[in-house]
Amino acid sequence: MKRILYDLAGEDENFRFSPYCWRIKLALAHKNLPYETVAWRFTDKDAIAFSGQGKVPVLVDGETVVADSQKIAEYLEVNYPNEASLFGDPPSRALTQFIRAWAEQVLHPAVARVVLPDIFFHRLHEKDKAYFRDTRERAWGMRIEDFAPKRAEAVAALEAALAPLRTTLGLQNFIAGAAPSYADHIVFGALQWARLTSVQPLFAADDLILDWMHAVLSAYGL
Ligand SMILES: N[C@@H](CCC(=O)N[C@@H](CS)C(=O)NCC(=O)O)C(=O)O
Repeated sequence: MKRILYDLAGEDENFRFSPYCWRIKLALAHKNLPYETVAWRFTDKDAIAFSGQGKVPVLVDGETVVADSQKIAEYLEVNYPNEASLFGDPPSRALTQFIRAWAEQVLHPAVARVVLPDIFFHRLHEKDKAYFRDTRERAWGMRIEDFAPKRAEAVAALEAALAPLRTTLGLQNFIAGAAPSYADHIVFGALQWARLTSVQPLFAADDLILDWMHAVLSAYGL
């Protein structure tokens, strides 16, 4: 049975930078499920029209098509119950909702303020540029060129947003405790997006956050 993940790519087709796709790549690794990826660009809407919407990740699991990272994670949890649980017990699953809301409402916007111009000027495929500029400038109510002068301020705000993560990782190896779970995948996705797209390094080589990111990857042999 073939398992295919449509995965956001930059100009270089091996440059995979979507926070939501990273969640699912780690979730698939957690469930020990092999898969292939298809490089997808923002304007390749036709290529995923079969999923009934226009965003990635889209997972094609044999005959089943699932779009939206949360739905994919829930699908994997229900359909592959014999593999390690993604969410843990019901209280952990409930706490993971808080992590998701924090990541999407605090962390993602903080990362975007730093890396949006880097994505636009340095990472995107040429064919995506007009679409990206149009959608992002409308969403943010400002021009892409106006982000760069505020970069230092944006980096400081991102650092402040990361303070609770640093505190947590000073107390335990992973957000979920002794081993990574979907809560770690969510936050890893956001910071992998940040780390890969930022033209200037965001973390020092000995940063606790980088150690944790490496530990998440190595927990899955990645
Ligand atoms: N709620 C969706 C969000 C997915 C999403 O926003 N994906 C971005 C890539 S990171 C995308 O495909 N954007 C397409 C677009 O902006 O047109 C999920 O959790 O999967």
